[in-house]
Amino acid sequence: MQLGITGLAKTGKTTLFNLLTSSHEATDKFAKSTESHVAIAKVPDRRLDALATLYEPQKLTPATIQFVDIPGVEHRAGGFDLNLVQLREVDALVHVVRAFEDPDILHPQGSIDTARDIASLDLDLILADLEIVERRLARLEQSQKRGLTADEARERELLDETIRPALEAETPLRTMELADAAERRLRGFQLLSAKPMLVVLNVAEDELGAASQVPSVGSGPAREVVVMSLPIEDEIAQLPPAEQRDFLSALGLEQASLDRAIRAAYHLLGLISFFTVGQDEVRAWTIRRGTSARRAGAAIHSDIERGFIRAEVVPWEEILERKSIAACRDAGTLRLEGKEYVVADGEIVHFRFNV
Ligand SMILES: Nc1nc2c(ncn2[C@@H]2O[C@H](COP(=O)(O)OP(=O)(O)OP(=O)(O)O)[C@@H](O)[C@H]2O)c(=O)[nH]1
Ligand SMILES: [Mg+2]
Repeated sequence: MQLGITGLAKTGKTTLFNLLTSSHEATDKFAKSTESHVAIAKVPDRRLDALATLYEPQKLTPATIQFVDIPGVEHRAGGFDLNLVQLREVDALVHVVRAFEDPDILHPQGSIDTARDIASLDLDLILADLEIVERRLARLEQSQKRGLTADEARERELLDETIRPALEAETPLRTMELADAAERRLRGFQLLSAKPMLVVLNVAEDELGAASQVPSVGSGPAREVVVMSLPIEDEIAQLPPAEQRDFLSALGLEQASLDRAIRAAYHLLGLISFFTVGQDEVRAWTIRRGTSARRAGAAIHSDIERGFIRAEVVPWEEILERKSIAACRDAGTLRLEGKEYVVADGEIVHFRFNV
């Protein structure tokens, strides 16, 4: 699963990308970057860390997601000059919005206004989607002469009666509740305003703890907001773990915003983790929320899905409390589940299979 980092020029996209993925791509106050970068971020997970202290495994493997750093966009008359091709391919967007003042770094709009920049990107996504929908409708209109298939007729109805009016009313599609069938129908269009969005507000260092945090920017359906100060996050990342905690509490924070941002991204993608445990390896596996036990097995190996017999399931807290799977079995808290069982976030799953 991939998230695309986008936003106006010089908002801190590459700085964020480096922090998320422990990369070292060049950042610059003046030179405009033109390259994209792709790298993997480890998803921080306290549950996994707790399991590792219990098992002391040789290998600890966290879940990962991929980020793409897309070069900054300048503002043209009608809106952002988006790199649409790259944005279409990602599963979700990270919009980095500048809230920090710095006279050295030119804001393409000449002033700092986070609400304006957020609305402006949203509108550009909507207009790009509208163009695609209009084009498709025109094509279906032409096909009407030879008669539409039942499928095409349903598609036309969806686009004409639901999607186009919403876009014309400047509603991002991510905020709409659509039936599964409608979502499937739309998937092929890779519509931009339908993609979940994480807004990262890059605030000035002294505004981080402040309660005044940009009230006009709220979370909403399929949209989360994380307030960060990227230079501070960078400082935190350089510190050894014990000092990180002191530094955070001195700032009145519980958790690095960076961790929150990655977890929010994971959540926005509709992903959850289940765990496997042992002395060799404690590992998080990524599945979509709502995945059956049998399909979840495929995350590990296709043989497990093919030869699935049953899954032994126990919540992670339970193992921490009782110290082993065997103890959970004795206590009767280890459950046997069949192939249709829907795996929940944070469960330890041991698969029985036969191929
Ligand atoms: N003062 C200040 N400077 C920052 C902050 N975040 C990033 N910068 C600086 O802004 C400049 C641009 O940062 P980048 O991360 O390269 O920004 P970008 O969005 O990737 O830029 P483009 O890809 O060229 O659009 C760098 O010199 C950063 O050090 C911040 O919170 N405060
Ligand atoms: Mg950049």
